[in-house]
Amino acid sequence: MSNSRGRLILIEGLDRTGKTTQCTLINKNLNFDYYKFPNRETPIGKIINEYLTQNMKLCDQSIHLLFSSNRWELQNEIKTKLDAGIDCILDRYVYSGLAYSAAKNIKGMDLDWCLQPDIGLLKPDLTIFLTNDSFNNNEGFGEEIYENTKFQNDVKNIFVNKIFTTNFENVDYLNEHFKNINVTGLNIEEVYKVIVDIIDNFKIANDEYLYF
Ligand code: FDM
Ligand code: MG
Repeated sequence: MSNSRGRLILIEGLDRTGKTTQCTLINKNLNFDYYKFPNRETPIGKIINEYLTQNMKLCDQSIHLLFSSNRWELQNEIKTKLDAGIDCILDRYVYSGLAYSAAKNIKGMDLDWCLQPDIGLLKPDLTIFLTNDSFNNNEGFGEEIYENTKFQNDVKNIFVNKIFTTNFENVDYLNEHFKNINVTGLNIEEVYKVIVDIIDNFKIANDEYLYF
């Protein structure tokens, strides 16, 4: 049986692992519609951009809610595309929202708190998580608010040891809807080949949507 709705696939992961490069290739070569989060062009995205580029201060709870709101503002558009049979690729999404906010280690902002505003959003049919062994502090890095090595290591720890574990995510999702790729030592083409192989072989079981 073939499905009529599009697949929702997420490339998630650490800074500098090539998420945007890979999503751009998938968009171009595999005909996926591409959604990058945060989307800095919407009214809320413009505020997020001011925060990230350190031109505006916001409290940690507020910026967390704005990132979630930024996902909600695009939800109808994404759902409409999927309904029409168009595959969509996401570049960061709910898990980035959880990992970067929880890594701040603010009292009361644990993973459960952080997830609440995202409850009800479409959940990716497949999450591809890009990791690396050591953080590569290359050119252009350090301009935005989260771009420091200590914080990146804290974010990595939350992703690997808190979020993508059965203590937080359900075992069924991790087994059937999640792939980890360690990109250390691989070039763009090699990573792309691994991803294409995964995507080509990934079929959704039925037309039911998954939700957070
Ligand atoms: N980020 C991204 C968050 O803190 N929460 C979120 O919900 C999302 C989607 O924003 F440091 C962080 C992750 C990153 C920053 O992302 C901007 P890009 O991919 O560098 O634009
Ligand atoms: Mg960045």
